[in-house]
Amino acid sequence: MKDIMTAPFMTEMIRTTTNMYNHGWDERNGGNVSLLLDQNEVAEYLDISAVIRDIPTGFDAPELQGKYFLVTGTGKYFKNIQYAPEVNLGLVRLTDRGARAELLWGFADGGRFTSEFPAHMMSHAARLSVNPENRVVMHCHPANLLAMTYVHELDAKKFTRTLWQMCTECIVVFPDGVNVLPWMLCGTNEIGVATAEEMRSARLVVWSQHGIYGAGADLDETFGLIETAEKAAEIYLKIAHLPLLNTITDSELWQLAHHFNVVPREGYLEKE
Ligand code: 2HA
Ligand code: ZN
Repeated sequence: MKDIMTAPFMTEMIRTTTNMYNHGWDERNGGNVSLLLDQNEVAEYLDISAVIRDIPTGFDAPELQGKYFLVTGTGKYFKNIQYAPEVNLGLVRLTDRGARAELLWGFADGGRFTSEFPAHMMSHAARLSVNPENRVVMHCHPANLLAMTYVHELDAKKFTRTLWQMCTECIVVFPDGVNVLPWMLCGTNEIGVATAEEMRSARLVVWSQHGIYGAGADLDETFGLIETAEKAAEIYLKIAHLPLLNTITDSELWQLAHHFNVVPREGYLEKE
């Protein structure tokens, strides 16, 4: 059996969560990440029949039966993950139609997965139904996106168009746009269901006055998705109070879409 600390999924998770902390996206215990793993990948590093303990999840997700996730722990600080991964992360297998998680590694101080586990798992199921390559769900509290939800309309089309107009690359990175949920109580199955519903049509879902969810095929891609939206929100906050003299027009956004071979969210740009 190989040492799990040498597994690419482990080193990438540690590097990414450290990077998120260093970007200021995950103050205190803010944020959570879950990474879907293949059974074969896990079996290289762990005896998959050795269950440490059972943790109830409180939801039903039959699509995720038997699936393995590396996930951040509840109440844990991203800044500490690199120093004590075995305490701050856990590797679980969902069983009983998703109602229970079998702990195979980690949460060494008796901890459990993030309070946002329902939103993560339901989002994985939603993304997998539209993209079988999806592996990552990432949540964090980037300051500019969060600030934007106080001063910008929360309509998904308007919010997306504003972000697309802030940096040339945005429409290429997230042509599916950004969906936006109103303020809701976090850590509940209700916000999990609502987030997953929004995840069917976009890989970014803003939680107003709270943060953002991103999904993608790997940690780098998902980090980059949030990073790009956050940069656009930063530009917006720098210019929103100034007279607007220039923008990226819809015709220019179409040029980008054609040149980079992406399909902008239907109905979000004026017809060509
Ligand atoms: O505490 O970010 O949404 C972790 C969170 C909850
Ligand atoms: Zn949060």
